[in-house]
Amino acid sequence: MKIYFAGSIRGGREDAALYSQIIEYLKNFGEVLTEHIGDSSLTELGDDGYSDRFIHDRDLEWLLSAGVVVAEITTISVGVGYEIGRAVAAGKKVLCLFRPDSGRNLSAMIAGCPELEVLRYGNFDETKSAISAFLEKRI
Ligand code: 6K6
Repeated sequence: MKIYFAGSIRGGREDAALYSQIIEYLKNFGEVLTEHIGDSSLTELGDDGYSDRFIHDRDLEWLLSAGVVVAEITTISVGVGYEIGRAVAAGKKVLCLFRPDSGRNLSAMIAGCPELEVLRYGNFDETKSAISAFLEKRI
């Protein structure tokens, strides 16, 4: 199964190490198309030499080819919100991971969307059972 992991880039890279842990765990269930999101050397400048148009079109193609989408949404990111909206519109199953103890408030457009599964959690270990339950239903 192809898995699209979404996490903030230009929205801020403070959770990059956590993204990497989640991506490593997701690899137990299939091919993660977006492994670069967890790369701690990537900065929020979000510039790896490719044009924005190239990144948009490539990532959208990956998103639409994925069986499922997992998004860590604690660090607010316009790009991740956009990807979630496009995934819902395409009928994809999306699991959103949010840490309430970050002090941030989850958007009503995510919390109130009936097509999304939202897991509120405290630390990485708490995501594992929810991720495996979500993915095992779809393998
Ligand atoms: C290189 C180093 C850091 O960033 C880059 C190139 N930029 C991107 N590369 C790959 N995916 C990207 C890039 N910028 C945004 N995305 C996609 O949007 C990813 O799939 C993320 O899930 C999401 C992040 O959006 P922003 O708004 O936080 O950048």
